[in-house]
Amino acid sequence: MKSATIPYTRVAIEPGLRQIILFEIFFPMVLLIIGILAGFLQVLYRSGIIRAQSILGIEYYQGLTLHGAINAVVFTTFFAVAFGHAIMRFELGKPLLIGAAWLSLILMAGGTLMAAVPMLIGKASVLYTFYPPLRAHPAFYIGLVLLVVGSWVAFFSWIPVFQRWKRDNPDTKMPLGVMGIFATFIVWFIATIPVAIEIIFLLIPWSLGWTQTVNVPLARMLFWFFGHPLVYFWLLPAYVMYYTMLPKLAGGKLYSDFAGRFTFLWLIVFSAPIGLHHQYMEPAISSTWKFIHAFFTMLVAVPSLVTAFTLAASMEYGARERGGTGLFGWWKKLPYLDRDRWLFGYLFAGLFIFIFGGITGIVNASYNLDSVVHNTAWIPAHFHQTVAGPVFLAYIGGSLLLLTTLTGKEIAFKSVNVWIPYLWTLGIMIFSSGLFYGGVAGQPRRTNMGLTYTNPASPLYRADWRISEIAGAIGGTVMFIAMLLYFIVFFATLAKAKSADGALELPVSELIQDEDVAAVQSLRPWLIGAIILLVVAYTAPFVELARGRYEGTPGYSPASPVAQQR
Ligand code: HAS
Repeated sequence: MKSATIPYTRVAIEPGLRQIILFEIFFPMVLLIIGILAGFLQVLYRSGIIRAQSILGIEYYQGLTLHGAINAVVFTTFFAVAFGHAIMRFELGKPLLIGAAWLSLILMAGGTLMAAVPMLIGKASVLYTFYPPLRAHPAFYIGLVLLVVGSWVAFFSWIPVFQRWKRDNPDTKMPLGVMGIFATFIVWFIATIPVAIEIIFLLIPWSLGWTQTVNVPLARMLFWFFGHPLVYFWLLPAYVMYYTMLPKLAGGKLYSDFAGRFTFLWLIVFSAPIGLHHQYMEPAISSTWKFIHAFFTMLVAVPSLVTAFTLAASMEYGARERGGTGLFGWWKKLPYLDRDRWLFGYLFAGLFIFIFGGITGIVNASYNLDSVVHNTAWIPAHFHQTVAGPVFLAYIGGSLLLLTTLTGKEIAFKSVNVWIPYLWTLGIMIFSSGLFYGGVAGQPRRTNMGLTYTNPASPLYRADWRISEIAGAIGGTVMFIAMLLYFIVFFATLAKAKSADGALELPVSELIQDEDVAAVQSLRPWLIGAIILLVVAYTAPFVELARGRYEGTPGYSPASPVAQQR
């Protein structure tokens, strides 16, 4: 068992909460099968291996919508809530508000099913960004609202439990993991207000036919006000695992408690006032405000650089404790393929990928360089090295961890499991290298290229783009195989007989340095800072939009260049 080799900490859990967390892991995992298959079809379409508008009854943009919405929105939100429940219960040692946890689950699952139906029948092929003038069936937008509201219910239900803990432990610091989860959901709450305004006031009335047109620049600005903090909402639970679990798995301790707190709090402040870096090419926004958002974007990279050095130091400490020596020789002593510390591989591989995802993010953020790569294949290469790298690997590793500990079951196919993150990494690196190359050569994203640019029979054929899409297809196939193996491990583990009672048994890192810095003990000043910065960053751009005169736009579908008739 795990505890024989790594001293995991064990906390009992109420049966109701156990069921809720397990369902929140299982339900999106089933949907993820569709999401992963849709991703695999993407590389086949783009490389020209599939030369058709649809396959298996799924149209190209329908599949792309399913891929983005399931993998990046549904799977991530469910995992963040499930992991949040687990960390709160584990760290605070108090029962959670079970009624609220059920309500949250019902809203999230109901909303997901409601949004899934129009996607599956081809009435919501609007991609995961759903920006107008692409128009979806109202059920798609209403389902999204329910998913978000469900996640808010979970977040708000943790606050009174924490307050009770604080009353009982007035002189104890907020546990690092709890601070990370609160940071995650504060970022999420800030992010989801503008998108709620977009959906409720612009998109739902428009899709119901109550309004005939929509203000596209306003909708897009509201979307990206949400869209960038969204990526840090994805990243933060992975960071909680990096800071609280990875050092322990590496055999050592976390180098600095301050670094973890600073990272979480800094992301609260700087993850939102930077959305315009997705809109550098948007003519409706002045370059002054784009430049200011570019400056703030550089600041949002700071905590990730802090994280890189802190985790490297923590892993070095662990490796030296395990007998590692020399300037670089200690790297050999990390537990890359240790079957009992299998989660290390998932977290380490994600960190490796993130080096490249981070560097390319800084390229995107550099205002002038973005004009070369915007809306090209470079962008999916970047985001597969971030959200499909550290985030996805931490989440699938975390799902497996929660599954085994809450059911009391041993992992199935342990020797296969330890290779999965490395196989995924190999796939991501080949896939992304191809798409980075194609992006710099001007290859568009979100395009069924098999019908045109990678089809020698088409007058649009680009022989110089072939190589990048071949690399994309090879990498995508390796990723697909890695995920097939993962699903086998996950569902085979689920099917096994239990060998212990279910509980929360997690690795907990001790600290090398437990600095007592008052500035990083409380969330409040950082929250106030975040609000001030948001007002500074967004007031003038919204005023600019309000002063501009933009024609409203009718709805479109990707299937036709002509506006939809109602
Ligand atoms: Fe990004 C577009 C800028 C991080 C996700 N990003 C996207 C999109 C997504 C996304 C999904 O400025 C596309 C949206 C769409 O559909 O249009 N991004 C950045 C910057 C960062 C960044 C500056 N992005 C992320 C993260 C994401 C994510 C994280 C998901 C979780 N991004 C942009 C910009 C665009 C953009 C523009 C718009 C472009 C356009 O034109 O549309 C930074 O936060 C990155 C900082 C990260 C680092 C890396 C630190 C490295 C670490 C690893 C250390 C490794 C160790 C192991 C210790 C500085 C922590 C060592 C091991 C060895 C073996 C050596």
